[in-house]
Amino acid sequence: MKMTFRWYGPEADPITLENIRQIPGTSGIMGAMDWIPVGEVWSNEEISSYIRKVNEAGLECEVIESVNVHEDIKLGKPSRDSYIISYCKTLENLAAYGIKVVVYNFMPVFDWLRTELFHRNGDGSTCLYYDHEELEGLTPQDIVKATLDSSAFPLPGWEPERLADLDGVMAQYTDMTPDQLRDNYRYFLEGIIPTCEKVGIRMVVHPDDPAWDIFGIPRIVHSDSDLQKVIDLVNSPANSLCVCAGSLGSNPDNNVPAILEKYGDMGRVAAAHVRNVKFLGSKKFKEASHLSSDGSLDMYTIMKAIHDHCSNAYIRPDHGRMIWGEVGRPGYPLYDRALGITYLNGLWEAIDKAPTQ
Ligand code: DNO
Ligand code: MN
Repeated sequence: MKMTFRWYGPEADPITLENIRQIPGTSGIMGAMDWIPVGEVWSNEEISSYIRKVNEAGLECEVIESVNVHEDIKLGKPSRDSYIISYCKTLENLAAYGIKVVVYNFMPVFDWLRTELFHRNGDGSTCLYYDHEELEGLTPQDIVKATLDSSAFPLPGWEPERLADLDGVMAQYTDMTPDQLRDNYRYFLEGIIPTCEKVGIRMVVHPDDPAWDIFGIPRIVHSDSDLQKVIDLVNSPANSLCVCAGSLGSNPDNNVPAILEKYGDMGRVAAAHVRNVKFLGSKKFKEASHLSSDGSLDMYTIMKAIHDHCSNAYIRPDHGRMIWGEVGRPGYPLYDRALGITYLNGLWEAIDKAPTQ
């Protein structure tokens, strides 16, 4: 296991590499370069300057999260071919600088989605929060505006350019079935996996967050059977998973440890996000601290499944709460994610040292 921390780059992240380096037991970062518009080739200059900074700070950068997939690929438009060529070029460039794993998602229109970014907890901290009933009373425009307005920082996967023509993009999905979306997904994977195999990169898909459909748009990566279908699209270790405990775990029907065990044994889990959620009702949850007793997921069992079934995975804490007066990108603070790392590393040490039965 390699413990990492998501970092948005020198300009975009208020958290510095020096901060990250001081978190005990953190080997490197999961790198994001969200300033590069979706669909553009990531240049060697851009990649090398980013990775040099990370390495000079004494940290590794072997994972990128994310290289986002252009909407035309998800929609299966004729222009997808040129976007796939660009995506392959980006992968070749990343591999040349030592990147081994690339996280991405295949969620149409929206990346992760919440109804509140600063939900106040009893102890004065704030967290990300989701209430499906509330969402159903909103239009997609309402939620996009509220989300972008309430954060002083750009949000990963929420590029304003991509959401500019929301009505137009949404309309193109109205008649699309999950199987049609999956066909477009297969086309994308068939286009990129040969390059991944050639350059030694493993693609890992991040599950839909939350783990159900929103606004009637098809979503195809949020259950065990969905994940099995993804694995079956292209049979290669380069077609693997990033198991996000909080995203899959937002739906109590998903057994996260069992998913880690199953796909871990198949050699198809190359990355994991480990975080906790607290169920508040049907399709209603808040993001708790990482501690098992604060949420509804059992972090010990999740870490044990990683330890026993996919111990080479890169992992990171996922979203954290805002605590101790920290101001920053919702979900991506320093303090609570650092606490998460310390706790997860503690669980790992205990699991590792426990006598085997
Ligand atoms: C949510 C986050 C996501 C994730 C992207 C990957 O749980 O981890 O923002 O990074 O969906 O493409
Ligand atoms: Mn995640």
